[in-house]
Amino acid sequence: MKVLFDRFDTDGSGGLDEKEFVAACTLMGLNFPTTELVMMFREADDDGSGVIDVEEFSELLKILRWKRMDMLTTGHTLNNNAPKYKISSIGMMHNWQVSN
Ligand SMILES: [Ca+2]
Repeated sequence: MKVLFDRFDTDGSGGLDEKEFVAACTLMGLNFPTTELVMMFREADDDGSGVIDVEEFSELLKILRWKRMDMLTTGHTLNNNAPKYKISSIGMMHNWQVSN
């Protein structure tokens, strides 16, 4: 994950800013609307520093993959009515992945 993270950290700052995060998701085929990605980014950026570290990035990826799987299995497209998964639900998602 660190290698991947460093690749996406295009300015070598040691953190991903919004632009780098959106570009990273797009490159990985996680084609969510930019507004959705930015919203999740800001949720993950607890201290408002404008960048996320490798751990936060890795947690966000888990959520995005989970959301995409949910979209594929339910046939729902992502829109304003889509459920908003909070970072605090990560533990629950881990359980969901293990039990399914
Ligand atoms: Ca950076």
